[in-house]
Amino acid sequence: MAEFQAIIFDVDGTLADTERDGHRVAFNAAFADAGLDWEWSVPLYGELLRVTGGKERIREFLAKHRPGFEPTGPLDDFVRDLHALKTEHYKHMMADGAIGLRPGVLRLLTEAREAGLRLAIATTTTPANVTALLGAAPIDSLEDWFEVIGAGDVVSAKKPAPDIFLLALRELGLPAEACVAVEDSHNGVRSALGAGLAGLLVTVSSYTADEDFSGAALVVDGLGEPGVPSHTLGGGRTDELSGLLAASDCVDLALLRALHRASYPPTGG
Ligand code: XBP
Ligand code: MG
Repeated sequence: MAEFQAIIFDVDGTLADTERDGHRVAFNAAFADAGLDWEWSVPLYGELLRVTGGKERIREFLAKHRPGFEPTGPLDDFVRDLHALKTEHYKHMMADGAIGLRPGVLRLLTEAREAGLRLAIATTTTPANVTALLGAAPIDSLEDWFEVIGAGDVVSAKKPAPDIFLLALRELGLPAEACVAVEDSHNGVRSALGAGLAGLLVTVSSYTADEDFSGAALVVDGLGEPGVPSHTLGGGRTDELSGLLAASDCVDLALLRALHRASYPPTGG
């Protein structure tokens, strides 16, 4: 198996821990703007996260928690407009620096870029949210580092369906075996594995630590930085790969190359 050529990153929870203090807060601000007395608490939002996509999450909330709610106009328009308000709040929060990239993200992206690896994104969130997050990073034009950005409604089936990772692979023009994927959630793991991405690293985020990551190659508590090591957690094919971090201290290209090799062992013959 040749060395991998591209890394496909999830965004929410992976590049930045955006759900609790970003998306959730933006939803609540949009509800207030719209004159709704809804408040998504931290635990309630954790439950709602089982459904990916903000519009889909609003519909889930209505079905489970406000079954009698009737908007003045068509439901589709109501959800679309409420979600658009939420996106405006989220973009402003990111521009104001409310949430930064997780430790190790810029280090790993820089190392990958310098090594000539190709970078891609496969996310459920709205494209404008990706632009806002990356635009606030302390590196000019970070968004341009990503050759492919697959985001939001560009696919009809969001995670855990494999569509967004399949789209990223198609646009990269690479087979899954030539890539490594980085995710933070159960739904993301199902999506990446469904696209054939066995070289899959999970970096757990504030809502996902207790989720099921079966099938992922390695589960860690973060990418880490030199001197601020990351740790292997259970849940991936950890027995096979647990020694990897010992050598690297944090998630770097050497570790991802080893993870990739271990995910596609030679078939022999
Ligand atoms: C996680 C999500 C997203 C965001 C909300 O996406 O489920 O839906 O919570 O984004 P990721 P929108 O795959 O990046 O982890 O409100 O823009 O849909
Ligand atoms: Mg995620």
